[in-house]
Amino acid sequence: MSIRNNFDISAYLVVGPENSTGRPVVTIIKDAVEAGFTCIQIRSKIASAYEMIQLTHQAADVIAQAGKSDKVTLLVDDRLDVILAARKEGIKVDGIHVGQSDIPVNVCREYLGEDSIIGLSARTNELFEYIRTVDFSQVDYFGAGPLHKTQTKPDCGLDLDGKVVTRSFADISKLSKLSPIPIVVGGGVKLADIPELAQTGVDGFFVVSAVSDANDPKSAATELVKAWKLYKPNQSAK
Ligand code: TZP
Ligand code: MG
Repeated sequence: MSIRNNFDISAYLVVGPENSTGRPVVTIIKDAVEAGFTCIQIRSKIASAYEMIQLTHQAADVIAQAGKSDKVTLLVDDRLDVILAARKEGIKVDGIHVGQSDIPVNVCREYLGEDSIIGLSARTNELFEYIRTVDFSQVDYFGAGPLHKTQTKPDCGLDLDGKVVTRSFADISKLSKLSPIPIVVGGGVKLADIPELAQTGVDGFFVVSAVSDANDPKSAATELVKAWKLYKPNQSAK
């Protein structure tokens, strides 16, 4: 079965050297994977291509060591070059996450092939219009947010007039009903948000700091996974 019909974005960690508070990124990834996170995205705006390939390699190894290569999706933010180079080295990377100003989805698809995951973030101010009009045939899931203003990505949700627009749970529920593809929501998501977020109908939550800034990332990740499962039992893929 193609990974595109069988991937799980319910508990999704975004992480890179900017967010590891001095700890090795791979340690945080290992903690999250062991805690039951289902998707890992490597994201860095400062790491070199070489470092990104190394990180991707380490992440794939940690996932394999946990016996979860078929269950945990490994993605890289933006860096199509890194994914292609990593794959050339035999590293299992499942796909890419891009925004609207990054490499276009059809180009990603052409290079990565049919059996890869492509996730797309949309501009907050155009979210509803966008979701109605975009051609989703090449996109596998949709990243939405922010739920709250976040220091991790201060420009997330920034409107044309310089204000950060956050999404209400009501908005997210609407979005979930409108979307033909799975949705993962993030931006300031903390444990206390999980019950309401799970009940909006979206397919998952994504976090950076709720796990990577925690004193004990493994227990923070475990709590998040536990809460999601409690409030959204029997989740099935769209
Ligand atoms: N994309 C949209 S918001 C965000 C990313 C990568 C950062 C979310 O970080 P945090 O720490 O979970 O608020
Ligand atoms: Mg991007």
